[in-house]
Amino acid sequence: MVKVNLPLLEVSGADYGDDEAAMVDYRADGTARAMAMDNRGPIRYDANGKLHPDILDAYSRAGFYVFEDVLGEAERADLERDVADILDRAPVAKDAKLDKHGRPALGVDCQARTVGWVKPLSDPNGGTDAAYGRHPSKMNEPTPPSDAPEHVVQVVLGSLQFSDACLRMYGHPDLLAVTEAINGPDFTPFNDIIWIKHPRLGASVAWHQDGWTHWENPELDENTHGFNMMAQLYGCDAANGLWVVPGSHRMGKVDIKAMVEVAGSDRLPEAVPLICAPGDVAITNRQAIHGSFANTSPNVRVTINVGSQRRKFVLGVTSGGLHSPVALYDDDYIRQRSRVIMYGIDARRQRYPEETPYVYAPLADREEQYRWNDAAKADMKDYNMQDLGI
Ligand SMILES: O=C(O)CCC(=O)C(=O)O
Repeated sequence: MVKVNLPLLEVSGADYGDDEAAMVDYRADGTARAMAMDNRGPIRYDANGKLHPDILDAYSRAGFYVFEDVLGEAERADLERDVADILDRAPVAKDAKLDKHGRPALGVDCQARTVGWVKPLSDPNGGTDAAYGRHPSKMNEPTPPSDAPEHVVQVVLGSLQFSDACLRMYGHPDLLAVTEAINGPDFTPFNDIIWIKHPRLGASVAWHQDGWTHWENPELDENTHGFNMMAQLYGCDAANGLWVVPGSHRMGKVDIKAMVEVAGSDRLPEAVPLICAPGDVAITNRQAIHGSFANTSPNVRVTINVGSQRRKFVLGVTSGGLHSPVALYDDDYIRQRSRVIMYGIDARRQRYPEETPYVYAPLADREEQYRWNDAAKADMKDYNMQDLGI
């Protein structure tokens, strides 16, 4: 049992009612199929110091990969402390301006979106036009516990401005080496989110593919819309974790509604869950069909999510509108947003002086400009107004 030091609500039990037995079977079957795949293991390099080609091949086939045992106990303790602080400072309720201690709440002085709320065990987006209509099908919504609050925090966007530990993870040399191997040395950021899937309350995220910009681009390939790195603070399983349809990142834009209709329920038979231990970091292709079910389990999932993508599909593109305003991603805009990578590298260097820091090629010649200090902290405010959503 993983020890959790977060200020979480204790509520009574929840389950899937008439669908509970089917969900139990589905989770067991999905877990067995996930564990039989060849897309998990530690971060490994070849003789030239490049990410091992077997990893790239397995990621290319599956559209996701679980890197085991990346974040050690000390780093997880730092992350946990920061996530606890974020929850402590969150608005006391949706739309509130103060936290539970009567202080101005986290994010209320930000222009960009920060703390996002959902109704317990609900599916806020499935079958709606929200987010460019990319969640075409409604998920099963179990009845929330009778003592559930009206809303719970589901996400914290622009998370790196609220947590030095998350920022340091962003600058992790092995994780950035993975990013470079997939998105090239001139990769760009995408966005950063903490996902909190509360025990017995966490809402579902309906099946979707993330990208909305390049589906009709003749140069579309399996990596066009980048990937998300999903670090698991406490691990995750079939009940509280993300599910992915292996190989679907290679299928272009998929008719998810039709898939769900054929399946006869939201239990897509091809999908498998991310099965992670504390400190594992999964990468998930943003073109893969993925989603997560309402969390009726007693276990919380905290995902520290940071995304990246290939410059070629970002530079000169006008997009956004989902995490940040629509904008033209020109060279200046991308450079400005990419400063966060440099701050992450420097913040990590200060905390882990024994590590060899990652060198981010696009800004390496201006390293001195990006020291992690009080001025940098102030500079990070609202950095996610320039998220590079595509
Ligand atoms: O973590 C989750 O439950 C959902 C994540 C997701 O859908 C995403 O990152 O696009």
